Amino acid sequence: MEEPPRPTLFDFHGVSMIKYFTDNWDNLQNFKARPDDILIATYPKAGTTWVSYILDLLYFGQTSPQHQTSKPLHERVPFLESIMPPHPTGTELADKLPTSPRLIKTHLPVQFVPKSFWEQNCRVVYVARNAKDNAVSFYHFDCMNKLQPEPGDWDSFLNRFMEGKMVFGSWYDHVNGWWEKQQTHSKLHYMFYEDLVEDTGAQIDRLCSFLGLSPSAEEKERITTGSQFDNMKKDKMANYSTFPLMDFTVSPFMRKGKVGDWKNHFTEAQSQHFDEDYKTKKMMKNPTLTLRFRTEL
Ligand code: PPS
Repeated sequence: MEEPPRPTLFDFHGVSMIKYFTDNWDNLQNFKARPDDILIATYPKAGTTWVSYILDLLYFGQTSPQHQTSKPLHERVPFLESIMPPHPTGTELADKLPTSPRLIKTHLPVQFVPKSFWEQNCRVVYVARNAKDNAVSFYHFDCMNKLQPEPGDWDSFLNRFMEGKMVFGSWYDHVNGWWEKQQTHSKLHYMFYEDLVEDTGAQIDRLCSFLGLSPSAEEKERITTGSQFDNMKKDKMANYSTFPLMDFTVSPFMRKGKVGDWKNHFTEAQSQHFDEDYKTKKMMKNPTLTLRFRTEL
């Protein structure tokens, strides 16, 4: 099959987007969420796959273990806004999902989420990652994924990250918008990638108490171990090796899985410029959020 040209970014209601996430807009906005749906929301490259994997194991690891070995994670946890013909759209996949609850992934900024999720009072798990590592991971992803815009060189990419000219818009607005949503939607569990790396078991405990789940100690241990980076990297159903438009010779999807890898990419000058710019962002007005981000452990 001939490769499609790389998509270009355009302004969509004030957010940079590409057609693969806007072309199904009416169906997306009219999506009918169910009260037990669980929405996994993140800015791209913040830990979506990891948390999806954990939730899938928590809910279905015991009842349908054959799913984990036969169905790619991106089919078990549909990507709601995606429309990449000839593949089924995210809304079609979600509509057909036989599971209860349905686990659904999104990268949408909070203001774009279909209103039925709020009307049905669905549980939402949001994962945030520190901006520097998030930018590095996003850069490598854009280099290897032909469905993303051309990344350009690292320096220009980083400048665009600071300007919010990324697919799904500004990291700063995304993490802040979802943080503020907790004020009006109490069923929102806001997590941090760094906390998950530091103590996966403790974060799984917190997730379980949010979800009202009580796995046995052995089951919890199995999930904590099974979802560690090296194990997930080997799992063909989770590591995206079945996805043709990702070029793993450029970079694997499961790349490093570390906190602080930004130090291997940012020059001293880039880091200083980034930190100065960070202080000027609106999200900095929210110290309860900004203090939670850690760029090293
Ligand atoms: S996507 O494409 O937006 O859905 O990507 P996403 O899954 O959000 O983020 C991918 C990054 O998460 C890392 N990852 C993990 N880190 C630690 N442990 C586990 N188990 C794990 N699973 C995924 C993945 O390696 C990407 O980060 P980088 O820094 O690029 O390695």
